[in-house]
Amino acid sequence: MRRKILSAFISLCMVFSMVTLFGVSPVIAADEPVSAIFGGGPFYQGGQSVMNDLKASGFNTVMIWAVHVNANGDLVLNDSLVCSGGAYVGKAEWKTQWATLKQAPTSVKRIEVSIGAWGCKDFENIRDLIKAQGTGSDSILYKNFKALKEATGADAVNYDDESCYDVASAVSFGQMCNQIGYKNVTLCPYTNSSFWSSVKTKLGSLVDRVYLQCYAGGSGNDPASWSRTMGIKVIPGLWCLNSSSGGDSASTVKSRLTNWKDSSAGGFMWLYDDMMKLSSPNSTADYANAINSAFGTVTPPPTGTNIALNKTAAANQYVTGETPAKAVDGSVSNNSKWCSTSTGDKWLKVDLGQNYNISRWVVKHAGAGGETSSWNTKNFKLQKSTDGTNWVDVDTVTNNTANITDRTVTAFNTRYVRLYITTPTQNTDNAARIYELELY
Ligand SMILES: [Ca+2]
Repeated sequence: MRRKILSAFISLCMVFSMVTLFGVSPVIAADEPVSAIFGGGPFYQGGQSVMNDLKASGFNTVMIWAVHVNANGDLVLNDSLVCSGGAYVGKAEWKTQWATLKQAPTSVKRIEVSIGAWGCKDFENIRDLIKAQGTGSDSILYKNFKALKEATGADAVNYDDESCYDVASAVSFGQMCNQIGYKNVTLCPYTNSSFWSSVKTKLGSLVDRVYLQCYAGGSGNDPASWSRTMGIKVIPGLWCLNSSSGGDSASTVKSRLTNWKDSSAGGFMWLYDDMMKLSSPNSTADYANAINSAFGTVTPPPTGTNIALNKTAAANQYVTGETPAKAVDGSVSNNSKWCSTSTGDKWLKVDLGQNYNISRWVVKHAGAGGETSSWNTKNFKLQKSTDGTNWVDVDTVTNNTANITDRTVTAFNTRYVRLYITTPTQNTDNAARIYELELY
């Protein structure tokens, strides 16, 4: 795919469309629009924080890209050997992280492994391995793709063949993956529609999605035309803002997909590696929302995870033993509060370590910790910052008397959050007492 040429920093060949085999029991309801995100290195080397970003994003499909097939059948994820001799040989932590993707709360319902890319010989190697060994359970292809499924939890295999275009082996390979347990095969064309439509026809209902590249080498593709050719509504893909090609903002993704809506089954974004460098209004969640809102689906952000919990907290001042950390430790028992007695305005700052989307904030005041409610914070506001120094107001509360403040706000994306207190209590007591600040 030309998209890869442009992202030359990613060394290997890549995306294959995944082929999901297994009949017609998709995890995602058939009429639910697809919102998918492709990612390379960050999807395994980026740690749990990347998984958490995806889970909170609103994307319902995660594409692990790109799986390469060596001539001996070894499977390589970009530049990391992951399956060899029928066993998973990648890092244990990657497997642990992938296992969390579909665990609630999450927007992710489906995982695909994407095979191949422009300039790679993955499909040629698949063809030659099938010719030499077949697709039985003793073949190295079968054994390694079985190990890959067990490691990633993938529901589907995605094919990104950009050079081999051999219908017979593509079909045999898809049927083999289905026997292994991949429910579906998906296709990721940018050209050669006759090859892709043949594969789809021969694999039948195993192919439940066709992802169409509409950027880079596929920028001239018309989803309506491809949908007619393929006999299924395609899922057009666009490239987020990037230094290689310019790309689309979340706003233009929404408008372009809206124009293609009638002939499309959703949208996908290329490429998380670029997207992770962006922030609001072009965060991961913003792009997911652009797709979901273009199709009229509102995927509510997952709830239940307090992202401020045990993060790094600081304050303008604190009383001995009543530290900023106690406002983010998850407890309102045993005097677990931050208390500041300085004169004037007071603040509590939390560094989340990376950008998050936040749409709800909760403050637990003195009364929530068992103290008199006359010490509940009266006037305060929530602020955000990209650098931890310059602050922008997000939400303001005045004349609060409640023990717990629970506010929903328009989702915003930020790394630093500050609780800024202008009137600490209901009376003349000057101390701020915060048992917890929670962010969702
Ligand atoms: Ca606490």
